[in-house]
Amino acid sequence: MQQDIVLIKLGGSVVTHKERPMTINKPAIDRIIKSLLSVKVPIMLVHGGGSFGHYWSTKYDLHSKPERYSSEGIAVVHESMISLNHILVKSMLKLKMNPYSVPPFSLILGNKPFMKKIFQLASMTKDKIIPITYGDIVYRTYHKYSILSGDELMTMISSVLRPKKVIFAINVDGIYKNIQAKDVVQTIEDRAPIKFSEVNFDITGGMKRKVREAFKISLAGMDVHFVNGFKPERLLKIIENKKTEGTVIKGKRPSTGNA
Ligand code: IP8
Repeated sequence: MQQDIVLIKLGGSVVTHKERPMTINKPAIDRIIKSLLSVKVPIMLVHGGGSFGHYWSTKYDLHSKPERYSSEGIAVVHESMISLNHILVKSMLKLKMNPYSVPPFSLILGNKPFMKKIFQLASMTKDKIIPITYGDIVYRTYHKYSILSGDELMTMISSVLRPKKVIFAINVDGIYKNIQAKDVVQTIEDRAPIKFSEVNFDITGGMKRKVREAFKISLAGMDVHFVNGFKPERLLKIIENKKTEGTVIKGKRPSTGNA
């Protein structure tokens, strides 16, 4: 059943300066968080690693493939994500938005979403709480760990809750048809127009991963929006069903069988 929830991923390149290790983008965080104050429907947040998690994952050679990684690396990456998360939580607390930080490890069982816990997050939104989780290094099975990206968490949460809106706030205006001309694709109905070779890479796959996860969500019937996180007024327009700049990947509608 569809939940009356807006699920938003705050990209790591919005909340941090991705090229400067362990540096937050405080004005961007405060602006986007403040804009959410006016949202009347329940919200759930996920954020990426940016120059916190990605920086340390690269240093310690931690990846999204389940492996036996350095224990020190696991601890350091996890701590860096907790500190980034804490900054976001504090920014929300200051505005009395009732954030509740949830480590992603508690939302999975091995490689699968822990449905009961994810449903509980939805219940919490009814108490005017905003659950906020994040990409992180997580235990999988048999002493193997892997980076669980915030993008994958978006897919997991969406598959369980079917939120009314699924939004990725990124550091550009949308998905580009032509990266040089900065020509944004407004609507994607199928995956054909995307050329992954043109996008940047990070530990969990950057834009490529985001688009891949967005397609998974859209295949389950939900529209997925990409919007510039530095322009929160656009994000608000999406929530209010108003036209704005950005890309929407249309959810696959069930076939009517009349073809
Ligand atoms: O930025 C990755 O999350 P993402 C988190 O959503 C870490 O891919 C720990 C690198």
